[in-house]
Amino acid sequence: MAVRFSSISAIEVLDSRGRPTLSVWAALSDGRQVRSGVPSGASTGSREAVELRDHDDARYAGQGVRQAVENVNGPIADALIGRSFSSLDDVDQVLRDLDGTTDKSRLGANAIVGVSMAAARAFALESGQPLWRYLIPAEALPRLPVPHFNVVNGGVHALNNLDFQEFMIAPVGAPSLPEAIRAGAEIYRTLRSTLADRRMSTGLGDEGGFAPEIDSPEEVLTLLTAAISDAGYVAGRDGVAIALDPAASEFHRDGRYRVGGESLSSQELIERYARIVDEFPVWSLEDGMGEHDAAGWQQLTAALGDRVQLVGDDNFVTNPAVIAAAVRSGIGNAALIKVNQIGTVSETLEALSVCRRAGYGAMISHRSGETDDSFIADLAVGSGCGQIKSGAPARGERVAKYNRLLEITASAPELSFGLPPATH
Ligand code: 2PG
Ligand code: MG
Repeated sequence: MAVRFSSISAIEVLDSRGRPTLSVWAALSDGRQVRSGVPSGASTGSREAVELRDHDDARYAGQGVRQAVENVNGPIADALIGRSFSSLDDVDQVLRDLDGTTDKSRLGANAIVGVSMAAARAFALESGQPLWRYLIPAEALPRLPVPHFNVVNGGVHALNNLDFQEFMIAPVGAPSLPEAIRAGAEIYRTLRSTLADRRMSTGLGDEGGFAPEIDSPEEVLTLLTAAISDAGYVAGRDGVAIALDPAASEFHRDGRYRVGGESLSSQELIERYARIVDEFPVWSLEDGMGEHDAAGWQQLTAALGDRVQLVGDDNFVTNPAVIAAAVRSGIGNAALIKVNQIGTVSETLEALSVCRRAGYGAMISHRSGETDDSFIADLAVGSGCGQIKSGAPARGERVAKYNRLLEITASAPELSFGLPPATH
């Protein structure tokens, strides 16, 4: 199989936060077209591949992406058009060589990832397969993932005073993907009524979850656990569990963690998590410690790693070498996987393969700034990692991914659903 592009181009469009991003188009030599939309984060790890922004204050407060667009339309298109590629790896290698930096800062990770995602779609099209099937790695089986619905937003994703960024509900015990989606939507609806009854704001944060004026993470967890049972579900690993992403790098300053007005040491924060895990049905904890607190991460892993999934995001940045080093240092037991954090689809697949070989879990993730592109739904199914987070079961850019999972389910009823058997 070979792919030959007859055109590659990008335009500047808006993401879900109203900030500029890229929409990338590519045409195959027979005229068929593929497209991708580039996501963008707000709570980013310091070692993420670099998003190229124009820094022209006269446009979009400096956030324009015209230069990245020009990089797609100029050097990238020149390097790819007319050549015959036998694999996505080859396309991604050309992109990496053309950029020439380790952090993709010359052409921009936003330009590169958009082209890489479109190229993956081109290969899928050429092979006559749906994207998820094309993305299945040699050593893994596809699987429908457990959706993790972010129903309460805090941190840098909302203007409330809640320091923990994401409170997710994960129907790990649901019998099927459609039933998991239904549980998410019904609990979201119940939570809305609970907040409204208490005269709390039902306004939304960046990922579609509610952003009530609550400071205490435990208070949110109490409301959430009640909403799960009020909606008629069992709270816990047999039914609907909870996953947290405190995004602790954002409240880690001068060696202390600032949570709800308190200043905690690493050890005190770990003890707080231990109490949370004792009291609430939390099965997964992402970025429990700040990205620069490696010692805290090791202590957290030693303290809770056998009870809870501990996911590295800001510290792992979907980088295969960084994840491999973390495995060696006893940091975490799972990785968050974001395509734009590393900048190509091939390197993302490599990061997933590092996780598989190390026995680490992996959760495919959206970004807080999104488009209607549902690429990550296919990636989650193809990789067989069994977990995805794409925000609330509401807002177009979030449900695009969940709806794509429903489509895949309908088209391939033979696929198993749920966490992979190895996940605790
Ligand atoms: C995260 C992500 C996605 P952002 O921290 O996991 O939820 O947020 O895209 O802002 O980095
Ligand atoms: Mg995170």
